[in-house]
Amino acid sequence: MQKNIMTLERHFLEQQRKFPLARGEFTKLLTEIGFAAKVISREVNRAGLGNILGDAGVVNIQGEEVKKLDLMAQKMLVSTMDHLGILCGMASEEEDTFIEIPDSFPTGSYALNMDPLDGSSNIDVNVSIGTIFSIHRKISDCPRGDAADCLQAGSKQVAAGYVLYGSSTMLIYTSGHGVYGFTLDPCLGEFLLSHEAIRIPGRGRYYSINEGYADRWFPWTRNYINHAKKPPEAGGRGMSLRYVGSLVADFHRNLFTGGIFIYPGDTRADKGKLRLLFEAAPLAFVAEQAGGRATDGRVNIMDIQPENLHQRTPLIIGSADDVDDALRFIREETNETSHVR
Ligand code: P6P
Repeated sequence: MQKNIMTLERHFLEQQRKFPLARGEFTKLLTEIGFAAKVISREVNRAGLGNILGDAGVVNIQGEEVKKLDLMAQKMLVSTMDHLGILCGMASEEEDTFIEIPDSFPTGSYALNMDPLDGSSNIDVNVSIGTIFSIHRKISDCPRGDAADCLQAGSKQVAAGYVLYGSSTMLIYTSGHGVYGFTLDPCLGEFLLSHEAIRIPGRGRYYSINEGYADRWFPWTRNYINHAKKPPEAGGRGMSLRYVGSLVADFHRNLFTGGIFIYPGDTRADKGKLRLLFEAAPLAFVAEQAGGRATDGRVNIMDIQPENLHQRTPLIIGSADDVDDALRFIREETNETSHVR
């Protein structure tokens, strides 16, 4: 029998006691995210048994085919969160505009940004996927909240994290006091604390990038990847490629083993593909709290002030020394040319 079973809810209540001004809203918000994650996990894990795989027949603002499970996750999160009286609104990768709290429900002091189910291309083939969440305090003067409450820099996040639906379902989060990991015990139906004070190694074995786009890369990207692969002069092996195609899965592996994930800007899209609010900023908060780094190639992801909800950004994230190596190649190219991303 595990000695001290620490559930998600008990953990948040204990954390709340450290902050006397905490009114329990924050604890309730994180606990409800955990509940939604349990329901999504159940649906993802039995997806092949029900009529919930495949395309939903709609295309999102990103121009991507929406999967049925994407819609399920989006609806589950919104319906779990919208009536709590804790949020003043939400923004989602799957929704074009700001999600207002219905007039019939009270509003609260927080705003939630989310990617309900990240890794859509992997959903139907049983490869790990994830949910990403990011929480801000309400800042707008609008009585019931508006998009400005979601359009905040990553450095203003009060909490962020993700759920990985993999060989086990894990919830990883930070509220600015270290990174904690919880593993879902399907028998209990509870997330149990499994990792405290997670730290990302300073350097890792793996680099994650879609090498299929090599012909579009700016020179710095090619030069860095060639450097990463090359065995060090002192002997040993170069880095190995690990790329799942689900950001949450690639980030999670690198968080524990060390390594770097790169979705760069390139000659076709200088801002890359990933979304600042729903993917880059929340993972940047986790990475920095674990001792890692996250940059767009010029500035820290956490310092970028978003201008629109679906803003994209290049993302270089992971072990501090590996990210610093990549930045060195960017600086070399910046000194030679005007464009770089
Ligand atoms: P590509 C999934 O659609 C996603 O947003 C991330 O989870 C993932 O890292 C990336 O796109 C994969 O994109 O262009 O390599 O298929």
